[in-house]
Amino acid sequence: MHSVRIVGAPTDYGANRRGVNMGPAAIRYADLAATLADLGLDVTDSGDRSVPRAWTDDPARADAKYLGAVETVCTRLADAVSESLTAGQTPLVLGGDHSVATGSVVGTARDADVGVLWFDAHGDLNTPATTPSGNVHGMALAAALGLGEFESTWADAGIEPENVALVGVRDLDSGEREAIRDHGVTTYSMHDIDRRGVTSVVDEAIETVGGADGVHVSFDLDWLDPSEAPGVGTPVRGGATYREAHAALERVADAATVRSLDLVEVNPILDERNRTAEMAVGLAASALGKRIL
Ligand code: NNH
Ligand code: MN
Ligand code: MN
Ligand code: MN
Repeated sequence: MHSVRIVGAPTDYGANRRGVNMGPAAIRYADLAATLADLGLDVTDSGDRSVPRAWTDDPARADAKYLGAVETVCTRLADAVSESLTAGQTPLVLGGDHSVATGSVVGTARDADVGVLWFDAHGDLNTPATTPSGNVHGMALAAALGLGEFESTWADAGIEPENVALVGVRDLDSGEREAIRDHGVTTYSMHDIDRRGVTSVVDEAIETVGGADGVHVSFDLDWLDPSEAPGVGTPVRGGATYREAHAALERVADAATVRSLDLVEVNPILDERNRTAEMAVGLAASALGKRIL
């Protein structure tokens, strides 16, 4: 039987908004474990990684707020993800803001050849030198790739730009456009999805990123249109519909091997009756093989 291990990463240090640290609780409340068990998966919940307390500390740096706390969480999460894989359980990481994905990618790429599919309204390719906000969640992919000053922390992750595809972006900062050009990160915008359809885009993304040991799927709930997923800190209109998001993840489940999965940026304070967390649960089911027939 296929096994899944839920790993909570309840942090909001990477975002400028409180509340996203309650994402794991909201997603669990939306019946994640039972939903996946109904698919015939063997589900273990390993609880939450511990997160340092820095509530009252001033951010040490305006260009990378709470970077130390983010790195601590990512280091712990990388070990948890890697242990889960060693135990034969697919890690299902619950954020927390998207900064946790650096830890997931580092953990899943340890001694393995993996591709990364990044579903997001945003590029998450800023560095402290380019960020408009200082929020580290907008740097998570750049960190996993060891770009800019992250060369000294995460450059050994084992992920190269050619192993990565951004899918469905619609809000890039100028430094991110430069990073995409300079490093050759395959990027599909919502424009491509409009023109070609989501399944064709996802098929091509899977082929592009490769990954003999499977793909890591990093799913930011703000990829969805805010009318369907309002409980996120940085909504951007013009996002994926419910049907497009399910179609995308069903393609991933069919055409790739899902080695690990993140569900991030669910903020229950901003949500409407937990519907964004419920959306996350449904999407996890699609990514992990749920079929109508
Ligand atoms: N690009 C912006 C920044 O760097 C917003 C990032 N916010 C996200 N990313 N939610 O997924 O601050
Ligand atoms: Mn993101
Ligand atoms: Mn985003
Ligand atoms: Mn590797």
